[in-house]
Amino acid sequence: MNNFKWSKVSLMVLAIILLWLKTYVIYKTSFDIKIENWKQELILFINPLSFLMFILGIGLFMKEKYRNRYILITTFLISAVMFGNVVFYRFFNDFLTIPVLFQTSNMSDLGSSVTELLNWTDLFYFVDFLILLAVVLLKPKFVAYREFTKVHRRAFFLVAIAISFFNLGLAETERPQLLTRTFDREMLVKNIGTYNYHIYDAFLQSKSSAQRALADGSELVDIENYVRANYKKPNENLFGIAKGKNVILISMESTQSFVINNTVNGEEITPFLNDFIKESYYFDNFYHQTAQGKTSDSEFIVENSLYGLSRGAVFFTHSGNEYKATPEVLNENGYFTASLHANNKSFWNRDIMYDSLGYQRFYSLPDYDVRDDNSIGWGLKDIDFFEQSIAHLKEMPKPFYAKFITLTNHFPFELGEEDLYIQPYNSTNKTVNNYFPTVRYTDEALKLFVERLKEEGLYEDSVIIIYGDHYGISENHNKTMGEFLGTEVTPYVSTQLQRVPLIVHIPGQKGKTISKVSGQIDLKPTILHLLGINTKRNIDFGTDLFSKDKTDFTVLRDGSFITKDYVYTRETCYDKSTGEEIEKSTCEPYAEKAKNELEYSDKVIYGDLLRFYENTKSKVITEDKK
Ligand code: GP9
Ligand code: MN
Repeated sequence: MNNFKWSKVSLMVLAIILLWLKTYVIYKTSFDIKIENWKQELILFINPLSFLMFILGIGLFMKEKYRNRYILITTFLISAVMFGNVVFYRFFNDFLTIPVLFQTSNMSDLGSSVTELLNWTDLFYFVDFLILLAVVLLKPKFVAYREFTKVHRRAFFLVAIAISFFNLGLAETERPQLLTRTFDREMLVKNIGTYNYHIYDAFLQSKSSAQRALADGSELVDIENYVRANYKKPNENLFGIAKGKNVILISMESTQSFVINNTVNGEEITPFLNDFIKESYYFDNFYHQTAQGKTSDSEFIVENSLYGLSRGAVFFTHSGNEYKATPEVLNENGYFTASLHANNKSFWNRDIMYDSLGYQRFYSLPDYDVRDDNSIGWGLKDIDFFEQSIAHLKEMPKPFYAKFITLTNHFPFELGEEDLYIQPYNSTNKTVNNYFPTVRYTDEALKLFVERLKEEGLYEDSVIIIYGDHYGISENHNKTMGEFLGTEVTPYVSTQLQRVPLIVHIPGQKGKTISKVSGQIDLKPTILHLLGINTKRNIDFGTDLFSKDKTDFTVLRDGSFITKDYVYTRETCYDKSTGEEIEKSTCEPYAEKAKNELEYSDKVIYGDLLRFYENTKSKVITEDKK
């Protein structure tokens, strides 16, 4: 066109360039995306471009007035999505997925954490929108307004297509099978960009809805065979040892194993637990296996012996599925089952999911007296939570299975002066510093709770199981963690940091430390066997931790796995005795099993396959140990 003025920039081009550059700046400043070579840097740089061209290019088909509006609205929406990602990343060290986006009930409950996470400088994330708005309102001379012809449009989209192929081609050489293996969101974002990643995520989401509709019972055959082949018979000395006893299951918020038997400023971080493990079974190679669903994932894994999903929280995405969780099994065996947690009942969709898990009662926020003076951070302080829970425990029919979920040791690890049993760690990292006093506080709360259980005569009749739900200190804090631990936090060390405490206290049993490599997935069969309940016909992916045949092996949700001698993470094999990288082939024999575990478990969830499983009635307590 003759009236095309190349010296002037169109609003659309301006929008594309601004969004593109902003996205790249955000990649570099707000996310911790590891770049290993110039090709990856190039991919990262160009990856927002094709998406932006396609989406804003739609405006080429509109009249000027509508086009400007479209550009403004689109820029705002894209900026909002990006900003959402940034805030989410600050908290979870991960990128958003569609299922978590719909967890608005969670987001609104973040409360103190959100203010901690937001800053006035965050306005930067909308700077392009503000510039475009000013341009539309002030109409400066350097911006051209015009209609576009068919030729312009064709050329524009051809360029966009070329760029996206170039991007995908480069990504494919860097990362073969990128889209078929999606355990690692960072890898995806790095290669195809946040925006395309969201589209891909939407595709996955609709795929999983379709998967349920299309699934049928025959898919269970392979899975059942796999689970049967991995079944390990229980330890004869312990099977049924706690038959008829109450079970008190305590999920410790954000507690990792490195705090056990450790000190900060010369003071014990967990004095009570350090003593308690001496009279309990203590598992020091026990890993959390959670992903985006955090606490809810740990609950899911522990009670179903299934893995959580790699994206979203099963508590949200598949709360309507058929399960055969520990509470349901115990109901059938004459137990009263309850979960106790002083938070909104809808957080993590618990109120809905607990029904599917078989809980008879959920003691949530309205069951507690929560005031300003007994709350901190996310809500009721742990000491008050346990103290008030005693009344609930007393009213429960016996035997009971009661799950307690603590809260005080939650990011941002806030604590009042009066609850500071130890001083914070001394570094420039506030999160890491404050982590120790809140862990110490929860330790104190546990001590008081056990004392109260003794006073109420509940202690001798109860098996007490305490475990950490997931990490508290994310990889964002590797540098400070390295200072604290006195060793650089390599991917190997980081994987070892995913260990969380597991303590199993059985009345009448002596203390013992068990170093078998294990994970949250193993708890369900362990608990059921202690109570004398057969699990041979269950679809459980874990193994009884006390079984003599239990192998040293556990898989993390990102595909990492740990054996007796090796740690495999980020496609690298490490020797546990040295922490050094070794030949990848050494880890290879276990890789298949790790992959199968996760894939089979995912299949069960996506296809809602347990609805086809006949074993809905587990046998009432049986002595059959085979
Ligand atoms: C919320 C609590 C914390 O009720 O369990 O959840 P998290 O953020 O750790 O998943
Ligand atoms: Mn948690």
